Amino acid sequence: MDKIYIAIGSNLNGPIKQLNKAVEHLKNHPEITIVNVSSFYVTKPVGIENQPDFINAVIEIKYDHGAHKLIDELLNIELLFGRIRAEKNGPRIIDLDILLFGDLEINDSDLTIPHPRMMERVFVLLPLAEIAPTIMVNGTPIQIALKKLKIDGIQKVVN
Ligand code: PH2
Ligand code: MG
Ligand code: MG
Repeated sequence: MDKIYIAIGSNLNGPIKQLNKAVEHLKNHPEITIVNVSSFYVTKPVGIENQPDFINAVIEIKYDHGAHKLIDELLNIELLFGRIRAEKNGPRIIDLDILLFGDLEINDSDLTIPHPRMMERVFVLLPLAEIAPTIMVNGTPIQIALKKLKIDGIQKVVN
């Protein structure tokens, strides 16, 4: 069974509430099974710095219907949450990205797996390492990938 990892992020309209709502939504989806959810992390915005801090997490799911159908489902959830695509890397109510879909590699115009920027992003690798500490990403053990990054601008949400 493919191990599928989804990155989730929000920095608008009560980001923690949005992440909880998105997790609930995935839980209630008839074709998606949640296997694991990382802690939530407060993270400094990357790309465009002048925007609110993000809440980020990573979720492991089971899904039997292929990566293209999954990304359609995730984009649908984003729309349902009222996401409006304005500027690239800009503020968003919810962002759901496929990071890994087993060992699958996809390079289409509309979908790239593994996620093309995940190796540079502490806000992805740290929560991923929490729930998948021995996983290989693009042929590199995640712990080695993490060591190459400066771990700053990220803090676990304490509840
Ligand atoms: N997502 C982006 C761009 N920048 N920064 C943080 N901290 N968290 C994100 O989820 C994020 C970002 C584009 O998807
Ligand atoms: Mg996205
Ligand atoms: Mg994204």
